This record gives sequence, C-alpha cells and structure tokens, in this order.
Amino acid sequence: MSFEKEYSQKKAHFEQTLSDFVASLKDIPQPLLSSIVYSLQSGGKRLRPILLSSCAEALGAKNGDGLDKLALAVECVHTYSLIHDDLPCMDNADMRRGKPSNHKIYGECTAVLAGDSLLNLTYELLFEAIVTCSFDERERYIRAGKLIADCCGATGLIGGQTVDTVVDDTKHIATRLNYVYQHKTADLIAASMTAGAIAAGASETDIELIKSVGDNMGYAFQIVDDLIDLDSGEDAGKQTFVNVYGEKEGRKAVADKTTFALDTLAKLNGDFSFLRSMIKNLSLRKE
Ligand code: GRG
Repeated sequence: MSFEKEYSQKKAHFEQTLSDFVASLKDIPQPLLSSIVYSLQSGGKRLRPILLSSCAEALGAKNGDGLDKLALAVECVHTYSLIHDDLPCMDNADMRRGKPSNHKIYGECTAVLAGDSLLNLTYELLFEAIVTCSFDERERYIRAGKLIADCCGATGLIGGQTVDTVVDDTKHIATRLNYVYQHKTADLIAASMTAGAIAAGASETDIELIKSVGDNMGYAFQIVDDLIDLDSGEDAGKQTFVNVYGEKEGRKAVADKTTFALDTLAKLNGDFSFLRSMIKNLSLRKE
C-alpha cells in the first residue's frame, strides 16, 4: 500500500474515533461545546494520534479502544495548545488552519475555557483508558498516561511556551532555542510515540529508542515549520532556528536530525515502513 493511502486510512480511522467522541460530549453549556468542537474538527493533520497508533502497531499492539483513547488524549492537548497559543495575550493570531482562530469566533473568554476544557478532557481520557483497559494492560496505560501528563506541564509544553513568549532573553541563544524547540514542539511528538510504544509493551531499550526518534523528528518538525513561514513570508521576525543560524543551517539541521531519527528507527525490530515514510514526508512538507 502506498504511504499516502495508508496515511489517509489511519487519518480516517482517527476522524471516526473523534466524531464518536464529540458525539459523546454531554451536558456542556453553549457556546463552550461549539467552541471545543470547532477547534477539534477544523482540519488538523492528526500527526500525533497517527504517530502514537503507528508506533504501537509497529511494536505489536492491536488497534483498539485503549489506543484510541490515548490518541484522542494527545489530539485534545494539542488542540488546547493551539487555541491558547492564538490568544491575544500569546501569539495574537487571527487565523488557524486557514480559518478564523477560536477566539475570533467565540471570543477570548470562551476560547480560554475551551482550551481549559480540552486540557481537562486529556486527563479524563487518560483515566478512562486506565479504568477500561484489561488488568494486564493497566500498568502500561498508567505509565503512558503519566508520560503524557508530564509532557503537558510546566516542565514540558507550558515551560516551552513560557520561554518562547514570556521570559526575557537571559540565557545563551542556543540554550534558549534548544529549550523552546524541545519542550514547545518535540515533547508532545516524542511523548505520543513513546506512549504508543509503552502501551504496546515494548522493551525499555525500544522505548528509549522511540523517544529519541520522536525528539529528533519533533525538533526537525519545528525547523521545517520555520522554513515554511520563511517561504510564505509569514516569518514574524521571532528568534527562530532559521533566523538565528540561517536558512542553509536550518535545512542541514532538518536533514541531520531526520537521518538520525531514521538510523535510530533502523535499530528496532518490527515493521516501521509507514513511520519511516512519515518521518521523511514530514521533513519535506510544504504546509
Ligand atoms: C501551552 C499554550 C501552550 C502552548 C504550547 C503548541 C504550542 C506551545 C504552541 C502552538 C504554536 C506552535 C507553532 C507550536 C509548535 C508546534 C507546531 C508546529 C504545531 C502545529 O502542529 P501541526 O502542524 O498542526 O501538527 P495541525 O494544524 O496539523 O494540527
């Protein structure tokens, strides 16, 4: 099967899981429910859930309800981070995925609360996965849930966003860039993949290897994002890898980190052909 066909099948599976989840959301007052659903279903690439389930499957797990819940959890935390990042107090972005950002439609107050709800739904889903999995799976799901929870907090995503948006530059520029790229972007990508590996019951060695693949491709993913902004003239003059080191170094870093990720993946046993194609495609993406 071609990579494109496999990706669209995996995406279709996740979209169905998400639609069922959205249909199950009850007793949420309006306009909060509409605001949550607007951002959940506004056309994301669904990278993190697809990475999570692909890693789990490559390491021997069967796709099922537990993995679906973990996949929903990482998409919920990702969606919350985008809604909050677009707010006037952060990136002040009017558009997201070619559509008005959440607060432009629902107002700032509802957008903040929709983001809060999605972060809370992340934990509701993680606990649900733990409560409903089999006794044999329980320890793995607790560990996967803790990993995702750790990556969302003040030492992860929120820490990365803080250094990117709030902290004045007292650190060395390279230290600061590394911190932001690791925590703002790579942490959730790596945690999604590692959670999939843990849920599949992978060995400690394989879990570490998958984390390293995720960290490297996550970092490269953010540099590609900078390069896309540069090409489309949307570069806001922020301190990015590409603005600091130049476009040539940016492209080289993407190539190096992608090669490292692929070489690391080659050390694992299992059918990682889809993940290999995904890593290559993400390093070449134009949007
Ligand atoms: C904790 C509020 C808060 C933010 C965390 C995630 C984040 C930091 C900010 C969002 C903006 C941003 C540029 C993040 C870097 C990661 C990134 C490139 C996100 C976009 O991910 P895609 O391309 O998005 O997977 P889609 O639209 O496909 O879902």
